[in-house]
Amino acid sequence: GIPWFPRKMRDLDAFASRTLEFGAELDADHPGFHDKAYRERRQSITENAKQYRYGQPLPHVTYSEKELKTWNTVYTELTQLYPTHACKQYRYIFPLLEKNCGYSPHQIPQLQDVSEFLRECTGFRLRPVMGLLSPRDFLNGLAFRVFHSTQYIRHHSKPLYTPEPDVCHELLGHAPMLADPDFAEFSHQIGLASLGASDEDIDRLARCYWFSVEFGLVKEDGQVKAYGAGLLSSFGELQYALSNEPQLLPWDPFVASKQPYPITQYQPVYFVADSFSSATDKFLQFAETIARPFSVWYNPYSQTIEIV
Ligand code: H2B
Ligand code: FE
Repeated sequence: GIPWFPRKMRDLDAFASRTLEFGAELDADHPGFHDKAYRERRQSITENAKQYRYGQPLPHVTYSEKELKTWNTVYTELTQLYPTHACKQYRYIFPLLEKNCGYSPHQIPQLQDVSEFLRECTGFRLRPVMGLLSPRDFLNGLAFRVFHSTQYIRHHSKPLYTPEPDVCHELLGHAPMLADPDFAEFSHQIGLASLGASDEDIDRLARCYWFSVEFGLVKEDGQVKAYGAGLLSSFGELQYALSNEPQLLPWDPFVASKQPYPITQYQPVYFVADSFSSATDKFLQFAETIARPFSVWYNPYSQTIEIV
């Protein structure tokens, strides 16, 4: 049969307690594993995400001095690279986030403020999540223009490293791009393609997502710039991706969907899009090869998936 999928935005409430590995508990090799205070802090932030339901305001977090110091380190390092390494959409949006959402080296923005800003730009919104969702659940959220976001910060002992998404990755990597209409459309289409897809097709879509939304590059005036969140939130990999070390291939979802990838090292291969609208066109050709006995579209007025 066809795997279950959410039909209305409220159905995403079902994902709240379905996180993989690092939800509330940390693995033994996590930098925060031996830090009791850090684990308790994580627990209280993830508990709020677990309790969150559709329609509620997003949890407000008052970050500690220690957490702010970690953010400050990450922010200060990354913002040095954005002028030369980030794509023009990112460079355009970042100052707007500083002006409207409290982005600054001295403050961690609140998910609520960022979510409201994104809704005005592209209709995307944030939803708090305990940790990693399954690829299927995570991609299904995108079909509603909902981006699941963690709210805790990485451990202070390793400010430039995190084995999992954290608020630095979400707010510096993902959120700015979700304010761009063409990028938002691209992300939305990956989400729609995932609804009711087979497990094999979810694997193919997850690889497309990985090589675009997470690690994508884009051409800009004869140069190559970064738009993937995994790059825009990593001081080391952002420089590496634009050095001449890795292999660059033109964005092709038929190829990307079969490309294996490491998760704990820098990527050996990156895909370069011509633009977000051409990346979407290519993705839609690929999405036609996903066998489904129906087609779907999103009704933004009722926030429901219509099946035809
Ligand atoms: N869950 C969360 N919380 N954030 C992500 O960025 C994320 C996820 N990415 N689950 C997904 C998996 C991605 O790696 C793809 C779709 O597999
Ligand atoms: Fe991510």
